[in-house]
Amino acid sequence: MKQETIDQVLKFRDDRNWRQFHNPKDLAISISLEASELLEIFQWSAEDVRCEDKMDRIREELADVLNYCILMADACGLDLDEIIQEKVRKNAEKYPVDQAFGSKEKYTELKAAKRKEKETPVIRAVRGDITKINDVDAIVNAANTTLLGGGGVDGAIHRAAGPDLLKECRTLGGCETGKAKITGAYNLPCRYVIHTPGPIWRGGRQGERELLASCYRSCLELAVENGIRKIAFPSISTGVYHFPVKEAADIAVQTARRFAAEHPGSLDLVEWVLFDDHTMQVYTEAVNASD
Ligand code: AR6
Repeated sequence: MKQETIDQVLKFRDDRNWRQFHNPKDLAISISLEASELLEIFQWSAEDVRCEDKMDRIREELADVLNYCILMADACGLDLDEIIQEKVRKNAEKYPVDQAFGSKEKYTELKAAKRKEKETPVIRAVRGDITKINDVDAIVNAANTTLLGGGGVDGAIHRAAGPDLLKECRTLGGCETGKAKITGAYNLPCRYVIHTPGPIWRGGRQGERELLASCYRSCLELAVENGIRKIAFPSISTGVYHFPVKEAADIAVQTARRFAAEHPGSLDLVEWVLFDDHTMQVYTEAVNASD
């Protein structure tokens, strides 16, 4: 950017005493508004629109965008040439020439893949104690239908959350198998606990698989309703309730993937926090298989 141009823009601002209005946040808003005017010229279309007849408007709107960029750089004490050069260097590392996509089809594919990446959550299995997980909004409790606590992960969650969790659970009137209810997380390092009673395995002919899938769906529905974007599950039903781990893992991962596909952009992270090596291995395989 020529210094002369920058000086002109800044002089225009200072002559009118407009510096006071030009804080970085307001400038960021102006840049995006002007950029959307630019897009408006193409009717928000990603198609290849011939634009010779629109050059006047393009010049006007692009100048507005750049004007605000100069003001923003000034407000943040940044040198536009320097930050652009730095970005080009970074992009050159990210997209080496010999690996860059050359055709328009490939470029469109790359953009679509990026969009999809944003819309679908990370789905993964990690080893650990779910009561210690601190990078999610909610953890799920493999509860029983009374919702009044028990052994296994349920006991661990109540111990770590403290007695106020039980107090809140007492007000909920229990929960049916396959459904879910939400409470605060109290002393746990997350915002919510979602409680779901999984099915007791009785040989597989009593709707156990459907009920387990319903547990995952109910929890994820509650998550989305409550603005929860990151959620951690234990391996529901595979402890005291004896659901076979391999089948449980497949149902868990497939249900979560299906839900995520039906609710694009709603979740950032769905993870299973697994206590023992065997369960960890089985869930890792399930996650990798359906990737
Ligand atoms: N973090 C992560 N996973 C854990 C933890 C923990 N802190 N503790 C145990 N697990 P279970 P279920 C694992 O029996 O089969 C309760 O009494 C455990 O190794 O907790 O759904 C309830 O009140 C296993 O892999 O849940 C119900 O009555 C998984 O969590 C009943 O148990 C689930 O084991 C529910 O049985």
